[in-house]
Amino acid sequence: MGLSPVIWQFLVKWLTNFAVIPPEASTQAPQVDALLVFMTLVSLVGLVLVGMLIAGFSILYNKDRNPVATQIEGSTLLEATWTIIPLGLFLVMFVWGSVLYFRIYTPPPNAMNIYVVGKQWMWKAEHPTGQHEIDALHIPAGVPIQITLISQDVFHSFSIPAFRVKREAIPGRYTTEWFEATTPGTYHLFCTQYCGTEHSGMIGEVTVLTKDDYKKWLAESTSGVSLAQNGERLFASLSCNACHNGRPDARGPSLADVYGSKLTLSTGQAVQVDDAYLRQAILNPSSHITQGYAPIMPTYQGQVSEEGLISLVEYIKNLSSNYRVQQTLNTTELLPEQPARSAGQAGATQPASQGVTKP
Ligand code: HEC
Ligand SMILES: [Cu+2]
Repeated sequence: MGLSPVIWQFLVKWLTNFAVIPPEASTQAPQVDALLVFMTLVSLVGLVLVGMLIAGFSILYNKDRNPVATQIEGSTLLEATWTIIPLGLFLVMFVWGSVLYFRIYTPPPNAMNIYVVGKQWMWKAEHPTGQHEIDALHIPAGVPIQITLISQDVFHSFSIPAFRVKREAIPGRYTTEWFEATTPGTYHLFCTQYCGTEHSGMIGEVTVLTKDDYKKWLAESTSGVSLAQNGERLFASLSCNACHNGRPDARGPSLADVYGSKLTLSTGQAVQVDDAYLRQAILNPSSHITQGYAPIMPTYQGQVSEEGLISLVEYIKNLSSNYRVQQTLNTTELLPEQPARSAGQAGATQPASQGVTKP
């Protein structure tokens, strides 16, 4: 940037105190602000330059000083200068902006995942370890967090100004955003997409905790059932295991290790299995048939809520050894001891599963 750190800090403090820009509380925030400051400065320089030229020329060439108008023919040098310099400046903004964009919208592979469901008019956060929050989000500082977003009704937009992130929550589609909070504290959470009468009330609070406090929070607010465990119950109560039981004569494919793998469809096309694919496979099984299997899987459209789908997706992810290794790497030092998930435990003795839509 060329700005000395002292001036930079002064500028940021000044703007923050006047609430022109919110505090910078994520690793991305200073990067976004640097670009914004650069664009503002370039615009200001342009404004002053054009303003001075207009003022200067109107004095220099006014009627008294210059009674007879002179015709001035074009100057290639001048025209080239005022074309090439702004073009260069805009290209710098374009490249700088794109680099930032890709950085902001590509979650690092080791990010800790939290699901957020938007609905009129609240944000519901679901932590894989089984904590549920409404209009609140607790996260540790210094850990990359990925938010997997979806809407249950209309378009919403999940925005945390202090982190300089914002992403649409779209009905029927998972979108992601990620950030790494730097400073413990509480920050605003907004819906920034007009979504109905109580849109302005769709706000919340993001609490950034130190790793130790976060560990305490996780232990205090656990529901006792992780998302994967809830998913396992749903898997049994929706009779998914009638076909997906991993036995050689099963009517459905084994779902172990399917997450993150490449599946070949009956059309010969290969697809990467991610969260979105799993969700679609449950709601719209006939839209992509796995090679070697009959299209016998019924649709579960209307029978499982978004939260229920998230639990099922999380359960299937946990059947994948890669995913488990990855999540363990990220969260072991953070999470309280989890009761071990034992296969075949789901059944009549379990309490009713969360997430089934009652007909
Ligand atoms: C009647 C048997 C049957 C039931 C019940 C069933 N499935 Fe399937 N499922 C299949 C078959 C067969 C396929 C492969 C063909 C296809 O893609 O539709 C499949 C494919 C899938 C896939 C795609 C991944 C892959 O390896 O093909 C997922 C994910 C899945 N099922 C999850 C579920 C879930 C979750 C449930 C319960 C909510 C469920 N299934 C219930 C038979 C079933
Ligand atoms: Cu909204």
